[in-house]
Formats: sequence, structure tokens, C-alpha cells
Amino acid sequence: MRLRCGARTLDLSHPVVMGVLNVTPDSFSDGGKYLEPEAAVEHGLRMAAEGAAIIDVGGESTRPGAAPVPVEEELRRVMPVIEALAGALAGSGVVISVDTSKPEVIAAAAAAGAGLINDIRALSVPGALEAVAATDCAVCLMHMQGEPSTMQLAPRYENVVDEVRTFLLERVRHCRTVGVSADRIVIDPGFGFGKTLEHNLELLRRLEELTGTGWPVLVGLSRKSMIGRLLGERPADERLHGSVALAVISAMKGARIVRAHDVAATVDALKMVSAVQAGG
Ligand code: 9MG
Repeated sequence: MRLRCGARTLDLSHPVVMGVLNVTPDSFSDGGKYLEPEAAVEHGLRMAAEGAAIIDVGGESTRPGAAPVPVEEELRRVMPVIEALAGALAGSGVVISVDTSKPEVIAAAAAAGAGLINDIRALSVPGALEAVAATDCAVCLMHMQGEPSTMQLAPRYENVVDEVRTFLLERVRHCRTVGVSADRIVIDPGFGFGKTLEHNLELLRRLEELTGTGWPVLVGLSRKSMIGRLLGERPADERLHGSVALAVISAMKGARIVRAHDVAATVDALKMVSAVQAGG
């Protein structure tokens, strides 16, 4: 399984890590830490050295309750970081991803060397689908019920796995209709995005129903509140072991990309999964 990300191609025959780089003042676990471009680039390069295959640069917090950011501000936050990382990581094989829903940011990031568009709104913003189609970037289509500002108020599903899968396959169909080739598409159930703890656990328990579709699956569970709750309301900076455990469970169930804050630990854990899977 290979994912075409602009000039680079990712080998997904074994699970890989996407390192989180939030250039925001208010993300839930690292908000404000990497707001200065120099600090953000240094952290991105550290995650690449630790083995991340993808660095995901985001300029708008997606935590529950987060407010939207104007396009000019999002561009001001992410573009210097993407430009610097694209230069520093040229030839390394590491893919730069941009976590955005805005067509203007998609176009600018792709022109600056990003190879993956990570969209929590699955290209539903007007113009986003066309913006991706005009590039040769890969795209991650994520499921979310509602919007970050309100999504955790009262999430409801009849059958969370069926509804998430149906939604994602429909978004894949839209992508294919505008000419995005199959080797550029990844799907993601969107853990914590308009889902209760029970919904998240059900999605994880039945993850094979998504990985079995044949589309590469990305999961983002790192440091999320479900881990805090399962460990007795642990704060975000004490969720490493829980995060690594869920990364391993996801990869064993076929996830190909694991979005993580703690790259070195997650890379080591996924190497264990690859070793076990290679023998099967
Ligand atoms: C930006 N972001 C935060 N959590 C995420 C998740 O679970 N998946 C993806 N694709 N992006 C996420």
C-alpha cells in the first residue's frame, strides 16, 4: 500500500507516525509551545529525527470548544513553518502535512511543498475539494459530527461505525469525482470529534470495519480526553502510556498512519507491531 503525497510517496506497508505540530495558542495539550516559527521548526525537525514519516502543521485549534481562526491568521501561523520545513526536509522522504479546511491554506501550503492535506471537515468547506484536486497532494478525510465549538455537547448515533463508514465512503466518492486519484486518499474516523467515550471505544473495537474498506486509515488518539477519562481524569501531559497502548491496538487492527505527539515512543511501539505483523 502506497500513498502519493505530491513529490513523495509513502510506503504504508507498515504503520507510520504522523507527528503533531500545533502552531496555535490554544491547542489542548501543547497550545502556545510552538507559536514562534523557530520553535515550531525545531520541534518539527526533532520529530522527523525521531522517525516521524509525516509532520502535521496546524494553525487552528480543533479541540472541543475551539473558536475558528480567520484565514489570514492561519496563513500567518503555518506558512513560515511549512516553508522552512519543506527546505530543511527536502530529500529526507518526510512528508509535510497541513491540518486545515480552508481552500486558501490548502493552495498555499501545497505550493510551498506540503504533500498531504489533513482536513477534519473532509473537504466540506466550499472550494476545498477543488483546491485539493488542483494539487497532487494526498488528502486525509476525517469524520466529525458538528463543529469543534459545539461537537461534544450531545453527540448521537444509531450505529456509530456504520454512520462513520458511510460518511467517509461518500466523501471518498466526491474526491474521486473531481479527479483525486485513489492512491492519494486516506480516511479517519475522527476519534473525539462529536463522539462520547462509548462511541470512541466502539469505533476502536470495530476498527476493522474501516480498515477492511481497503482505504488506508489514519487514527488520532494521542493524549485525547478519552485516555484521560479511562485513567481517572489524568491531565494531557500524563497520557503517554495510554496513547501508546491505543496506537498499538489501532495498528494491530490495520491502521496505517498514527497521529501522535510523542513520536519516539510511538515509533518504537509501531516497530513492535510491524515485527509481529511481518511474521504473520
Ligand atoms: C487535527 N487533528 C486533531 N485530531 C485529529 C485526528 O484524530 N485525526 C486527524 N486527521 N486530524 C486530527
